[in-house]
Amino acid sequence: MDKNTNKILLIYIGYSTGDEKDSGTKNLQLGQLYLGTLLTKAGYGVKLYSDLFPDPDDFIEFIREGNYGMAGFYCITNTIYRVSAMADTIKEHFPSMPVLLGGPHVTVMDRETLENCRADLIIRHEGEYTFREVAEYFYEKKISLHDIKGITWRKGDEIIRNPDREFIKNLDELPVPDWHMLEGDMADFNHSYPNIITGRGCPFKCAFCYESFGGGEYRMRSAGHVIKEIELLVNNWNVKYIKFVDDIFIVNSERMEQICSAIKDLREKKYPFYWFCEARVDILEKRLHLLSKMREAGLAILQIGVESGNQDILDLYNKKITLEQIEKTVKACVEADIFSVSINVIIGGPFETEEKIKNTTDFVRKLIKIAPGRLICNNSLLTPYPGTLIHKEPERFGLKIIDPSFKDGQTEDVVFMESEKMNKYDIHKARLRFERDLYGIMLSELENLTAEQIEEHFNMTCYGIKTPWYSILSSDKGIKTYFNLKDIKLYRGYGEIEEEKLDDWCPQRTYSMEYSNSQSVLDRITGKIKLSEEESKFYKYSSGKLTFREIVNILSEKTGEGKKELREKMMDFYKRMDSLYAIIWLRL
Ligand code: B12
Ligand code: SF4
Repeated sequence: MDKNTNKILLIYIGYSTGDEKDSGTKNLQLGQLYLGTLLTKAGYGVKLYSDLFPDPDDFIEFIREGNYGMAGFYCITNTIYRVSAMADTIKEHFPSMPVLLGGPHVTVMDRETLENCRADLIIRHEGEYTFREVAEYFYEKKISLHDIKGITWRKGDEIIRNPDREFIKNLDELPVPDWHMLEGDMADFNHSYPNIITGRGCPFKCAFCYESFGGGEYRMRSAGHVIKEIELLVNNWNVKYIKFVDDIFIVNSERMEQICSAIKDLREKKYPFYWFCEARVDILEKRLHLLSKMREAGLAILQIGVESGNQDILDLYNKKITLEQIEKTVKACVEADIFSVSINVIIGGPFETEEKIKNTTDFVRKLIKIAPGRLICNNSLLTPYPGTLIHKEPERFGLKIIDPSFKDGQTEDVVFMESEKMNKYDIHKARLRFERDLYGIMLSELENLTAEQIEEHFNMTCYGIKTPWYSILSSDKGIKTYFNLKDIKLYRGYGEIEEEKLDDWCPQRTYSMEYSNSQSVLDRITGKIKLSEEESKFYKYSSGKLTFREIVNILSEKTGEGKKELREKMMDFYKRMDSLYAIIWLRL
């Protein structure tokens, strides 16, 4: 095998239910970019391949044409079935091609995976240096497989598990991921966003999280190393939004300040772009001063781990945070004017009952009231990923695993665990109820959103950021029209025009004329509003074609009413309509 002619093929097959089809971001697996960058530097030809829906026949043809030397798949629990099938197909057509697997699932389930598919070798945990040695073995026979730490491999009928490899202490040793390696759709940052990871590992031991098993101590890249990657992306692609995906990104204040100040500079010198990051509330609580710096540097969404509205459940998860800490950090985010705070709650958790789910709903309601228009809440079903404490000892959490082999699960849309009080149907129903309640809570808070906040939700869509608040707001015809038009220079809100100049502006309705007898109705998402007969006339003439003066003249002629009185009455009406985003003003 030749290092250049017979390239290493790194494959990412997502598990898709179809809803991510348009989102290229899910097509790149960052670990593979790290591997590809290091292997290229070591002189190997590397091709990154990513597809949510690969056709097995086309895929085999693709491998044949590429004359690849070896193939490697990234693997999480959701993708293990597809990856195993693809690995078997490759071995069937190219029996001598080494097929490798890596990633969280096979790091834990190494033996089981090799027993159930024909792949040759698994790299456990971090892959860079291990992969380089494995490549040296297959391409140059420089090293014996027995001497490579961190692999589980097949020797005849035997499966051999070599000792673990130490985690990479200094991540700056690794080359900055070379985003130029991405081809085609993978590098289309007009429709997707890049993920950056600034550190690895996690010192916490949350019972449901794979990181508690696999990641080792938290190790950070230096600010300079991270900034090089940000600059690479901003200078070469028109990235509008970047996601920092490590959980404890903000842990080192000094590094955070350096990163924020570099991003701020870059935004000023190049163009504005926004970013997302995650934080644990206990870490954030001690570094609240960072929030305003992060906001100034373009932080759009801050994700914090919440998981439950029950302190006993948080304790069982070993989250080491309190409900008070969560509230405090959400309040601080509001004070720092963070555009959006994203939380996740888990349904079907330890000793789950209807009451506990209700407590979680109430807690989420409380947080939304603290941060209306900002707080977004995702939910997931508790999934017992291999390697986690919940997977090892479900009974300790009052839970029973229903489908240990994940055969009927689809990215968490199936209940994997039952509690003593709730079977899978109860949990499923409770989840739907939670989602309905959440929608109701958000709807009831809509009136507390400021116009600036709503405008920001609409503006953020230009950066590919569409929050659930945006989804609700934009499903209201009037609000959507109002803020879409407001983005155009010719249009203004009522309060933005000097009163004496109003006569020369044309009011334009944003809701369709909908009648109930002779009265018109504003069909708002929060409920229909019926206008009086007189108001309906005002609304009808507010078509964006006549100036305020012309409308007053027409109506005064028709009704015989004095122009001054009419004008005042109409101004009150327009003020009210503006507060409902039902009329916007146009200068012809
Ligand atoms: C970013 C991220 C996402 C992103 C992007 C995913 C993507 N395409 O990469 C999004 C938000 C889309 C996502 C979605 C999901 N994710 Co996710 N995600 C992560 C996260 C936070 C970072 C991944 C990453 O980039 N790591 C950095 C790189 C450097 O590390 P790495 O990926 O592990 O790669 C190294 C090794 O694994 C190895 N390696 C990697 N590939 C290969 C290939 C070969 C051949 C070899 C030999 C070695 C090797 O070498 C690499 C370099 O050292 C991880 C947690 C984590 N820290 O890894 C969770 C994680 C991978 N996600 C997880 C889960 C569960 C999900 C979801 C199912 C969540 C959900 N409820 O929907 C979905 C599934 C998506 C899908 N379509 O299948 C779990 C997986 C657990 C498991 N056993 O399956 C993790 C581990 C989180 C956790 N702590 O539990 N995720
Ligand atoms: S949930 Fe976050 S803090 Fe907890 S173990 Fe996982 S990565 Fe670490």
